[in-house]
Amino acid sequence: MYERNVKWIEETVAQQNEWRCNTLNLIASENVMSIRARRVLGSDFAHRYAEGHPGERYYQGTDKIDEIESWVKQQLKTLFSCQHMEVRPISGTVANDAVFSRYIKPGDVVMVNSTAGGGHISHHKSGSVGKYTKNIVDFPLTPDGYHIDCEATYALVKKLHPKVLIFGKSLFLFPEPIKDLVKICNDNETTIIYDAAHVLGLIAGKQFQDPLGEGAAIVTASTHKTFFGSQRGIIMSNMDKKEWWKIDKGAFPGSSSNHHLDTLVSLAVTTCEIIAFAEEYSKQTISNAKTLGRSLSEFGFNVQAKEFDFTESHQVAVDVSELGGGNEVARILKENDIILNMNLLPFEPLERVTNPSGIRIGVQEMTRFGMKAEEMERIAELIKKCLKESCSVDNEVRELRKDFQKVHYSFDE
Ligand code: DSN
Repeated sequence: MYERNVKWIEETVAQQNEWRCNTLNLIASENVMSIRARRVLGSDFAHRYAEGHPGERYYQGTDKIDEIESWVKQQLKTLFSCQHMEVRPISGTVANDAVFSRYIKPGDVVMVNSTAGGGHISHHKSGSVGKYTKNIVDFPLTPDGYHIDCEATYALVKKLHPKVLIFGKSLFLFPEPIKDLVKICNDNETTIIYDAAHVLGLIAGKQFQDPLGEGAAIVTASTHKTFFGSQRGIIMSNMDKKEWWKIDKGAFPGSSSNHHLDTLVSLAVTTCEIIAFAEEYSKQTISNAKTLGRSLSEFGFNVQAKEFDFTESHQVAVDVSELGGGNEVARILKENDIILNMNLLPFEPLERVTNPSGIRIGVQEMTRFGMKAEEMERIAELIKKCLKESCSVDNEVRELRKDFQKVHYSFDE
């Protein structure tokens, strides 16, 4: 009986693989790995434990992972120009928790991007930050909704003396104003933490702000969005060694025991690809996002932040309230094999989270499959046909994807 279940599981996985090869995936938090990064998954390392640091483990048999872990840490330190690099968190949220657990105490005031302003769930009261304090204050936004209002934030920092500012978000169109706020933060002994989950690959490619260089004390990130690797998290900093020790302990044993060695090995492969190709990939990704934003706008969609050329990242946001709202639009697109997510837009009440006004579109995965401006215009046209002309476009999606199956920006043959 259970062998039948195993067959069913295998078939379901095969169906997922086959289906996803023929869709346009525009989920902004995802990406695909190269064949060579995937090939090292499921190796013997998938069975093993390696608590502690290379050379100082609590288990025997870790020589090989010690070599790879030490190597990847050094490569990432050089890539991001930092003294400290933590590669053991098994996701971006675990990386955040490792840091927040050491920096935020009951009663501390923490400033974050609101959920409607794009903030990540781990920054909020129901996520990691909320485990440590209830005093969570949202950054005030400029009227366009996609930028932090620096003057108003400056005044709040002076008044509230927050312990921590958390920059970075999930709906992340433009860089954060670290440079404008670093002085007031230093004067108030406020620590700047920057969550680079969405934009890590763009930072690696030097096409987005450099948060550490601009004054963030700590950067956390996941490694599978614009940094197109396995699903893990990292933490980096240039703080002094004694302070960093707190984060080290936050990562292990604070938020993990073993750290899933085969995905780290895979991340080492991706790190080579990022070092070689991130600049080219990031330029193309941002250019593709702008092209998609412009094309959708020309087709009459209410693409957000038009006055700022729509985006400086891999994402665009569209207000689709006049087309039935984000939930309905995302469902219709999914039926046509165009996959994206509904999203709250700035200033919307939280109660609308299950039927918000917006959709969020990310072009990083289709860029990795080699798509450029022409394909972005075609995607905009397919979205228009689907949503404005009620046409079925799944065959056209399949036709478009046919020529974009190879993972680019990699050493795959
Ligand atoms: N919730 C994810 C996103 O979609 O941005 C990140 O964890």
